[in-house]
Amino acid sequence: TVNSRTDNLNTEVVLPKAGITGLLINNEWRTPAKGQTLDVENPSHRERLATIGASDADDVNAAVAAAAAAFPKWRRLASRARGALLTELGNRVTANAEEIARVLAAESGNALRTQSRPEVLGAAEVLRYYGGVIAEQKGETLPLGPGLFSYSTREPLGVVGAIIPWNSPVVLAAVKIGMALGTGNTLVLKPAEDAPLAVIKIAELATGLFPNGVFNVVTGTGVDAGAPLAAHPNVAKVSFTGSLEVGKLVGHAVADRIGHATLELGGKSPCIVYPDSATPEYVDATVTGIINAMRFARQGQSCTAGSRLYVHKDVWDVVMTKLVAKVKELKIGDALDESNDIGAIINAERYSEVRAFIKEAIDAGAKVLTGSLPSTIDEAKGFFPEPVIFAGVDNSWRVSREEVFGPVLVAIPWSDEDEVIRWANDTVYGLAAYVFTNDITKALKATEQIDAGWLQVNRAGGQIPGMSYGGAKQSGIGAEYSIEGALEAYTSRKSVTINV
Ligand code: TXE
Repeated sequence: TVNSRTDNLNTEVVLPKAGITGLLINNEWRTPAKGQTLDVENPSHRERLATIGASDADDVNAAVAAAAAAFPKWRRLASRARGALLTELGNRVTANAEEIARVLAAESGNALRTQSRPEVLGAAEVLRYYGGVIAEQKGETLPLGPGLFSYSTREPLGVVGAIIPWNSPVVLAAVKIGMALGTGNTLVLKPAEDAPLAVIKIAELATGLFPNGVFNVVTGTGVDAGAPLAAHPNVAKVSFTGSLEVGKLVGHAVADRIGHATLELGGKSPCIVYPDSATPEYVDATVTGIINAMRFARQGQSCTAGSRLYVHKDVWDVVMTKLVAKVKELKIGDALDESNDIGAIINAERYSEVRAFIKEAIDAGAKVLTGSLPSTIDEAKGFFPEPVIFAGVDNSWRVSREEVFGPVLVAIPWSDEDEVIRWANDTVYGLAAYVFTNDITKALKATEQIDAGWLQVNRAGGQIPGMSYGGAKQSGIGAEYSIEGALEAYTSRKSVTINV
């Protein structure tokens, strides 16, 4: 149900002050050299929230130069000392979590209670995790017999350029900051143009904490700020999270100079429900799991969204009846309203694209189990599409194949185990997968045979610090959230062999 706007709702947010200028370079907040700006909107109200600096290639050059100048000293610091600063930043984020979460809810449309607040608290945990674990940046020794001794070290790469999207900007900023700075690289971070403000608030907390030039931020569009950062000859590594389309551009730009790239791209993740998970004892937990997997609470705007639901035909009726009833109970509306489960789609363009997916499927005869065609962009007061569940479709439909990045779930019945695993793998993506069964043999068969970076059985939670999270197939390259991922992706090995 769409929640009409509450009159006494507190919609106040404390915007970043210095950060409105947009660029943090050498611990100084600056405006772009040519003074360009961009507007950030609140998608719950369709109102301007703030105007910030929009960087271009000259500003990116200045930030990369600062980061390059800071690198030699920063890399020589003991990893424990770098880690201590990350821990301190994590603590500052916790202490300011509510203020950051409110800005995040206002700019991203992600509901405060279900998404924005947990995201900020999770980001602080990620920073503290890397703050501690980074002391494990160790090398290896190789005894080669009498007279020869060899050892290796893990060396930072240089300047890292990080480009992040709007759907979970705060936790993704924390992951990139923790991995890049912890391993001894310096960083230029470009937040998404649609949701840069909460990241700027974190950068305000970091101002003066790290030595000059170690941590820099350039706000701006993908074309004007992101592309020059990805293509910069002095950026040793690019860490990108976003669409497959832009990921390919970034990959090409980096390949041209034999640079390093971590790419976290899209997904079309399957969610398979086995009959034994829909018995009276388990069916409610399974239905909650399906809703969590679909990331309805983030309007479905998640790369790990379990947006293809395969339900065994024997339990189709019980699962779908309960699922539809529970989805109808979800409250949609202003992201700052604590009573809402679901907020708004990020912007007009994405809203229209989601609407087009829904319209195309309805026009082609898909059965709508819940939800409806959202109002046109001109009629919409906020970008609030109701969650839609489609039946009567199969794997060949566009809505079943492409990443909708909206609250749209396709449900397909299955009867043969091998066939449903084939359907699950029938996609260019391979990010996440969800399996609901209490049969250990079935669970292990599915987790072994589904090509995905992250499989969850009987749960559908978010990433946990310490786990290696990354995509298979065209969902990406590299793993994040773990120390192993940081060492593999943000350092290179140097070997030393000594004739004793
Ligand atoms: O992503 P973009 P958008 C996917 C999802 C969604 C689609 C569109 O499929 O429908 O992306 O979202 C910067 N060179 N995901 O348009 O465009 C841009 O400024 C360098 C999946 O927001 O990829 C932003 O900072 N950078 C996903 C970042 O790239 C460029 C999360 C992401 O923008 C650039 C979000 C360029 N040429 C969207 N163009 C996930 N896997 O979590 C843009 N950017």
